[in-house]
Amino acid sequence: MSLYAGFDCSTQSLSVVVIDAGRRTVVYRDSLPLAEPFVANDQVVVHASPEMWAAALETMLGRVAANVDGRDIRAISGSAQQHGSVYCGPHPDTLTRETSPIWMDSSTARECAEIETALGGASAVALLTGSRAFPRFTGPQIRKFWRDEPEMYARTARIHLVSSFLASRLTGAHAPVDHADASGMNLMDIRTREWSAAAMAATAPGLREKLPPLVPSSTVIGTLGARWQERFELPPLRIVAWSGDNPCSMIGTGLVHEGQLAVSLGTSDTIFGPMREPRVSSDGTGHVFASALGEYMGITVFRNGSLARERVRDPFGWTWDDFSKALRQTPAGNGGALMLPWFEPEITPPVRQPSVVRVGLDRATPAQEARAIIEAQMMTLSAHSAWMGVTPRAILATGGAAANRDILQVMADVFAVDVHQFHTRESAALGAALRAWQADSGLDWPTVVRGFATPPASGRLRPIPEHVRTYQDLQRRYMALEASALA
Ligand code: ADP
Ligand code: XUL
Repeated sequence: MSLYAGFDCSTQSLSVVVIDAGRRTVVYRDSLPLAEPFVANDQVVVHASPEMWAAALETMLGRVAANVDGRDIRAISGSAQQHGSVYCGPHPDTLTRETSPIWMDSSTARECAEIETALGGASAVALLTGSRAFPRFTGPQIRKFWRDEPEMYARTARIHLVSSFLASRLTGAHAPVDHADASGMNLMDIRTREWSAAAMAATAPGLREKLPPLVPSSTVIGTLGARWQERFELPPLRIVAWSGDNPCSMIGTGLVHEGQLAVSLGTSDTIFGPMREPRVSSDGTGHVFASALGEYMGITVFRNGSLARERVRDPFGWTWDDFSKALRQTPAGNGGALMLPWFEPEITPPVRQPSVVRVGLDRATPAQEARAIIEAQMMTLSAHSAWMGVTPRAILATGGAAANRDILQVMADVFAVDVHQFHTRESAALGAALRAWQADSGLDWPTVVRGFATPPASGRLRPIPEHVRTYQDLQRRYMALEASALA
């Protein structure tokens, strides 16, 4: 038997999927919630504990060893929330900074402006690194650390992403960063896939020695460290480079050709798909990442995803079933009411301070509030992914909220295409397991994803023509409202 394990350290949980490559089936899946996934004092500075991630990984490795025959596991890979940076000493077991700024941190507007100025403007940064400078991206975060805590910066021997940090803990030595996750740093030249000397110079002094080497996502980077082999009676399994959760989800949802699109409704909402060429967005909203497939991927990210949906649901004391019922009880278009759902600072479009705008919702019922946020989220997903220039034939939906068919119906109606409900939540962990298999076997991607990533026919939602027409009009009004709110 050839088993492959994929871990996913996402924002709120740590999951694992173990696949049997020969039988093309999942043989083990498990998930544990992170006790304190992040600390956000003011919604602007948002940090998490690297040791919490490492402890969760250790627990999960133990569960895998207890539930499958470790001698059958050929390789392990992983997925992690993107952009977060971990500051280490000479060995990955020692940290020089107790906490990591994570992707929800938006405290580096000043550093973004400085980096963009040094590199010739936002468009120049986007052309070089695939994205203009974004507050959550690792380069601006490193610059802030260097400015705020120069001594601790000087003492830092290696700066990891969450993905490469956890890979390091598995091998017991500093791991490289894969091209896909490195694309979320504003530090890698997106075309040559090397650290950019200009970007490093614009970020912080002495950075080159602190950054890990870069490798293709399909690189076998080492074997499981002796400590874990002894502790869990595991063989010296191959460890494949870890990557970011969105690049892994793209593999896990089986997207291997340009023109395919997936939406992940997790803590963040994201929309992404493969790209052959690095066509950056001219309006500065989206990102081009290197893809684990070897080419590129386009992606747009929204911070007000699941936590914003919970902000609407929780005050009513509702379950998700109640929330779904509310969506079914209200008409598409919500009688013309609109909401700009910025409960937290927003990434797309950039909104620095939380500000929820309501139009026609003064005397709204709870059900109308629920519909307003879902319609807003689907319209913003649709409008801000147009830069990718993709007219999809269908959309694959994944992430925690993809369990909700009533949310997905609004998605189908707004995008005017079929939506396929994927095995919810686990696409990133599955993608990591598939990457482990592909790296170990050298098989081509369509062969690797076939069968694993086919959503069940029962999970298909078709657009309702009348609703599609309603949203064509509403979306124009939504974008006009957004433009005036931003102005
Ligand atoms: P992440 O991987 O970013 O940590 P997940 O993809 O696991 O997050 O999604 C977790 C979120 O899924 C929860 O915060 C919750 O709001 C949401 N969720 C779970 N079930 C449902 C449901 N039935 N309807 C809507 N949202 C849901
Ligand atoms: C991607 C992003 C988030 C995180 C957490 O750019 O910021 O999607 O990867 O999932």
